[in-house]
Amino acid sequence: MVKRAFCTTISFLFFIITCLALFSTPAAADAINLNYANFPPAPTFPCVQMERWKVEVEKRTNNQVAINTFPGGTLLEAKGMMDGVIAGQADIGTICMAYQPGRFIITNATSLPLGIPDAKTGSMALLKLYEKYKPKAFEEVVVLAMFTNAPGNVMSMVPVRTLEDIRGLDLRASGGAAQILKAWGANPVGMPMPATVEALQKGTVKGLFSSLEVMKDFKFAENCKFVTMTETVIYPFSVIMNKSKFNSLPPDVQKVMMDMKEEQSLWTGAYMDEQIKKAIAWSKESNNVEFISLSAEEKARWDAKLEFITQDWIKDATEKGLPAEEIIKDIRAYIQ
Ligand code: 3IO
Repeated sequence: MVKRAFCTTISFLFFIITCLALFSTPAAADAINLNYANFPPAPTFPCVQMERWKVEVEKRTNNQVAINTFPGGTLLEAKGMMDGVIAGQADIGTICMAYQPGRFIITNATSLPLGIPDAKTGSMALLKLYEKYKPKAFEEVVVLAMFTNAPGNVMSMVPVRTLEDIRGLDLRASGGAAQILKAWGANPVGMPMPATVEALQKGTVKGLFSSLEVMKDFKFAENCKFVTMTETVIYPFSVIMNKSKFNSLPPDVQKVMMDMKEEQSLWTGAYMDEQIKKAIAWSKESNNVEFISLSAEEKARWDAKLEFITQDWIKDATEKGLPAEEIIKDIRAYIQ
């Protein structure tokens, strides 16, 4: 009798253990570990979206994957990001396409002065453009998300109220945005965003041209007491994954990631637009920053300086064998 009860208990325990093994989420040690590199500091939007993606992917795969995030350029820095992910130094990375303008010609067309009004619209336009043209530049990776920042404004140590004020001013910008500054008569100085902190402190640049959330996230409001509202051009970003690493993942994990592509792109655009509002309020309250709006008449002068940029791009891209007219037409249509 006693022996029989013992056997039943043992069988029952085996049953429980088997159930646990089959249905429980695997412990972290069993999970597939993925390293995700990012170039700017943790509080900035490319890293906030990274943490959001990590949490969602871990949750939606029942912890089949564990994502280790590396903000602040600790695994790969801005300019080495694309090649680092292709080489497998990181499994996943966030790139800012403006830092290698010649490499991402089609997607960088979103940083022409075409009137993208906010980051949510920009992010959708960029993702659609990517999905339609599947540019060769991304052939060696898998795209997990595409998003943009909000339109750029001039943040500076001296007030910029007219085109005359910006002439010859050393302002930091990269890629398409640098071309815009040049057309306005400024002196664009190219460097990735994280390098701008020191450049402003040392005074090697007198300001920068980008989206306004950096006033708060990088504390640029402490150096730049003036903002001129130009609301012109975005920077395109992408989250990319090493292709063979992606192909080695179980199909259900791949599906979770692919199903998140549009959602994550939209989430990031919407998050960025929210951060802009907060950063403007914070800059006024905590650093007494002056926000300068251009009169309609003055703005028309600024816009007129940019008219040749898209035409030049079309000519150049056509010579490179790209359907340039169609690309511009598509971006304009996506913005509507
Ligand atoms: C950017 C890059 C890293 C962190 C925050 C950021 N906000 C806007 C950008 C775009 C950019 O790289 C740039 O150079 O303006």
